[in-house]
Amino acid sequence: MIELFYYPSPNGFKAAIMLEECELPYRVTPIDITRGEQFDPEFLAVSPNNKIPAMVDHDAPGGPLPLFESGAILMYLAERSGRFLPIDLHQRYAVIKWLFWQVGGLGPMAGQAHHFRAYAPEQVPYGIKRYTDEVNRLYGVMDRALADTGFLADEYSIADMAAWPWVTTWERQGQRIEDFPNVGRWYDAIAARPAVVRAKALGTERQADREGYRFLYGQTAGSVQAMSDHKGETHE
Ligand SMILES: N[C@@H](CCC(=O)N[C@@H](CS)C(=O)NCC(=O)O)C(=O)O
Repeated sequence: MIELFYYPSPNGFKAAIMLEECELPYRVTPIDITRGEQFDPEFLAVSPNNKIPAMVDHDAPGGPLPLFESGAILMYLAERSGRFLPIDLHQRYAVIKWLFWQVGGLGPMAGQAHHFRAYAPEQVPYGIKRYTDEVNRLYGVMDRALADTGFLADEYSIADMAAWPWVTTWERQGQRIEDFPNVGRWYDAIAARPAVVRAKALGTERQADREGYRFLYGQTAGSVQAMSDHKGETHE
């Protein structure tokens, strides 16, 4: 059985969507990142970066396989199920390049836009403009790519599953979906997929409250170690 370590946030949705789409059996272990559960030593053993999503395939060939990083999880599930990542070299790399574009670009930049627009304790106009503009540029890249095809790499794939959850929050990123009609059409088509509806039902995104901020922002190597030590002690 596949165990998904999950919190209902854009990166969590990526893995949930793929698990629902590829129909491999799985169970969810909730990790409340707004309450510091990501610092639990047992979770860190699977996800040393203290972030969700993470996963263990307890039935992987050769023994249980732990994974962190949403891109690696999507690629693994595609390989395991033989779905949503084509075998043909050209088609496969059409998917992989858009997957990397999402995990290295759209996700982090949109995350920073959320942070500076909604969560930063002080208004930083330069930070707001820098990340809002960059996300706007990235939406333009997607819109051009989607002009001639229904999906980022022709057929619906793990690249779309990675990008879609980060477009659900376009308003919070300061974007107008009407300015990107191809993205809007693509967004609606994916939103209507039954597997996506089921994945979204796994939980709605929680807005971190002030207590949650304490766990999510201002982390350093030392603070993560201290939290992990504290969690380890309170378990014993
Ligand atoms: N590069 C990672 C990013 C994952 C990520 O940022 N996860 C957030 C939730 S969306 C998280 O777990 N944050 C908890 C923390 O930073 O302590 C991936 O793609 O999996």
